[in-house]
Amino acid sequence: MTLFEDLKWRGLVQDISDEVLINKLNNESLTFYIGTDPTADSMHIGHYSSFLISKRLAKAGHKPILLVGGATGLIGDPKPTSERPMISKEEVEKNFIGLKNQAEKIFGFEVVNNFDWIKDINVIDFLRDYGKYFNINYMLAKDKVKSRLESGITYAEFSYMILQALDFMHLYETRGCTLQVAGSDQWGNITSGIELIRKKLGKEAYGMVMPLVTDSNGVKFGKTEGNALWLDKNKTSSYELYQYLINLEDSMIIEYLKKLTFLSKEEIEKIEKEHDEHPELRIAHKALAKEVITDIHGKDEYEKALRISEALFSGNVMNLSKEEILDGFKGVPSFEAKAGTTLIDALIESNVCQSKREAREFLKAGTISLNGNKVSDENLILDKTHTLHDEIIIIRRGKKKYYVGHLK
Ligand code: 545
Repeated sequence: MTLFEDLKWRGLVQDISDEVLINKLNNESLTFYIGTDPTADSMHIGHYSSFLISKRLAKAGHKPILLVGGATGLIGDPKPTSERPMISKEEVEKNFIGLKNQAEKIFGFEVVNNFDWIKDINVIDFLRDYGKYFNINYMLAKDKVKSRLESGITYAEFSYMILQALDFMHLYETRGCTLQVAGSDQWGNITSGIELIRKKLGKEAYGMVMPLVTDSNGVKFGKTEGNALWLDKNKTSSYELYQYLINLEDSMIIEYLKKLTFLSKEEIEKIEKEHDEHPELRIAHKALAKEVITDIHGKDEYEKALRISEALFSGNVMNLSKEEILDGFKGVPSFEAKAGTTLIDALIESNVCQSKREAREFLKAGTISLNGNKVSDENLILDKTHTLHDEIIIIRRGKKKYYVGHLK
């Protein structure tokens, strides 16, 4: 399979600016770039799914440049719906550092900052050297601008496409970059750059965009209950990422394996077959979680996430480290208990049970466990010997319901 066929098969090609790009991708070594604006200090998994294209092209012998927009981040790429709030310069700088470090760590490619070449362009040169090449009618016809004509768009955001276009031209001139890749929402900005390069330099450059990854309802990939899944493990632990991936809809899982992993067609087809034979084993989900977490955070983090998941599933929580417990039980109901409290009182105070009668029933039926061991003694008095790491008590009711206590 050629590179382009592989990208097509994965569903990663929505549009290309020119058919000749196919041949170039398959047979030449191109320098290409993909950009991101420092609107946050971390990417989330949705951005990651687009940025992955850089690794695919690099593996096939093309040369990647990652751009973090220290200048464009100060202006704001127009959203189709409404004007972006202006972000302070300090915030953009802070976000820039976060994103640069993250991009270098995860992708291992060189990162450039468009602030370096945009900051010294004065307004007269800007209008003469770039403004003159942009026809307002052309700009108004761009999707993102069009969708804002009713609600309004400021001159600053309207000008954004010129900045991204001049970036492309700058990278073309200084580094021989002939291709820009991105998610499909960037099509207008990419074609602006191609136009500028054609008009000003008389040269050909190319663009390729991929569809934005969504779930079956069209909701952007990586959003759960409105929260994003961040690539920064201090914001979203590997365990949380694992849980998200392992619980993805069955109907989408093969598509995600194609788009988010480097597994080959043969490997994915094998997984698909096994998965269809035993859907309950979640073979495809497990493969996805393994690949994605290992690629983003490394093998150790993947193994940790797996260990926590298995411990929570089986109930054997006693071998988890304190950090793993805190990761795994984030968001789980927590309670405090004083040393010397009876188990029964603790069960009620922690809301595990609603009454003494209920607590006794549960204990008798063997549905309560303490740090992974079934307990039935209603007179048990809690002390340090019942804790993990000297303070934590994990109560499990039934198979799924967990409560985390701190013994004081
Ligand atoms: C700026 C200057 C350039 C080239 C590109 C840019 C950035 C581009 C843009 N990209 C998006 C983005 O999102 C914010 C990330 C916060 C951490 O706005 N104008 O910066 C997204 N991009 C990845 C994909 C995208 C795009 O980072 O391309 O399509 C989403 O997946 O929306 O010279």
